[in-house]
Amino acid sequence: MTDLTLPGLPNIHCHAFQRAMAGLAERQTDPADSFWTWRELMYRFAGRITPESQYDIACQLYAEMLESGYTGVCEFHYLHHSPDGVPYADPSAMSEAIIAAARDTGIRLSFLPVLYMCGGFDGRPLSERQRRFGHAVEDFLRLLERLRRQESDMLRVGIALHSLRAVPADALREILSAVHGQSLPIHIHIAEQVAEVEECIAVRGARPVEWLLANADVDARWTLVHATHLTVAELRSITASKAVVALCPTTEANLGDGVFPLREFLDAGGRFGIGSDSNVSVSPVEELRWLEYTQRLLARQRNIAATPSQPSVGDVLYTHALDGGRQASGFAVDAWRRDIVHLDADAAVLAGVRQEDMLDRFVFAGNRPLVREVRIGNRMVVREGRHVGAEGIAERYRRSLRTLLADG
Ligand code: NGQ
Ligand code: ZN
Repeated sequence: MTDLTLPGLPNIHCHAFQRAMAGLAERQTDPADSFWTWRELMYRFAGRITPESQYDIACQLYAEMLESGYTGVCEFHYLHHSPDGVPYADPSAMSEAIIAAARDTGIRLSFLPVLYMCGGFDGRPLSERQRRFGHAVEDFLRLLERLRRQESDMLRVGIALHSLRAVPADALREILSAVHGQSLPIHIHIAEQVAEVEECIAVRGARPVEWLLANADVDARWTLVHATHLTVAELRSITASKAVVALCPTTEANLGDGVFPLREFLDAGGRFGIGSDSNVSVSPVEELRWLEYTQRLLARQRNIAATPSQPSVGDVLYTHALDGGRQASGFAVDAWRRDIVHLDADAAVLAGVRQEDMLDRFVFAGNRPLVREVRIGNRMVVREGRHVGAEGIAERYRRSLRTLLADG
């Protein structure tokens, strides 16, 4: 009998609030629409999120993640203050909304408050719409302290540096020395867009990954998000550092970022995990499939992630996403062993499945949801394919969305 259980997969990059704008940025606003015009729309949307809507959106999203087989999420959280940039009476109100949503849905949370200080490589001040993201280093460390007191077997707290665009060099050093020697996850967006690489070269005299590796002790605590645009030397130095790369294939496609050099990276011994990032898709199957398919389209070949000794593409992708994802999450491997996903033995696409092709059929055989049951420790969070609290969560989400969209 084929065993149809899978270890729960970590989703290592997520901005929960963006789920509520999925499908709302697909109309042309300019013939030269790009990542940067999308970002303006996203900022406008971000400006309307309250602690209450943040909670409702995150509950719906996390319930959907569990239904699709993700059992943990790294939330890269930067909507800290009220829309005009003034901290809420409780300065961690927005963070607490995410933490509560994870607790109430039962997903494992690696919470990453984001340090966001300036509007570009030249150190320009935050724009009006970016003000709610900002912190001085000292205030950020205070928030971090407060959040870390809540850590538990289902909550890990780390830090995120938004990007080299948003964190000046001296602040980066200050933060890293404040967490020196502590074992906590450190995530950063890097080298996602070509314009970002070019600006980094112009202002700092080096490419983003090159600059980071020369100016920070990047090690296994680190997750480099996207890292799309790499030279061979940068690719090798990432693998030597033991850092994980967070690949977010559906978002990277949606935003027109570029294609990550997967084969070269795997050949060099690289570690990766997957992230749903902007949440245009909430499905590990779709992320893994896009990851492989973009490679095939570029190379005009098949089965790119596989090797003669590891011929199953699904197996290679899933195993990497699991190992890299666990590392990036900051949870001990033993904690993850409690997360079990049961696939639907009655699903037609799994008929006659053999153990050695189970992951290929999971990833490459269509779009019907195959997850039947999910357990995290003793808690059953998905039963018969549905999150146990799905109805009430969806009702609150619909109400929140109506208000949000009406305000627009
Ligand atoms: C974010 N998302 O922080 O949500 C970013 C856009 C930026 C992606 N990079 C903002 N995919 O990078 O400045
Ligand atoms: Zn991101």
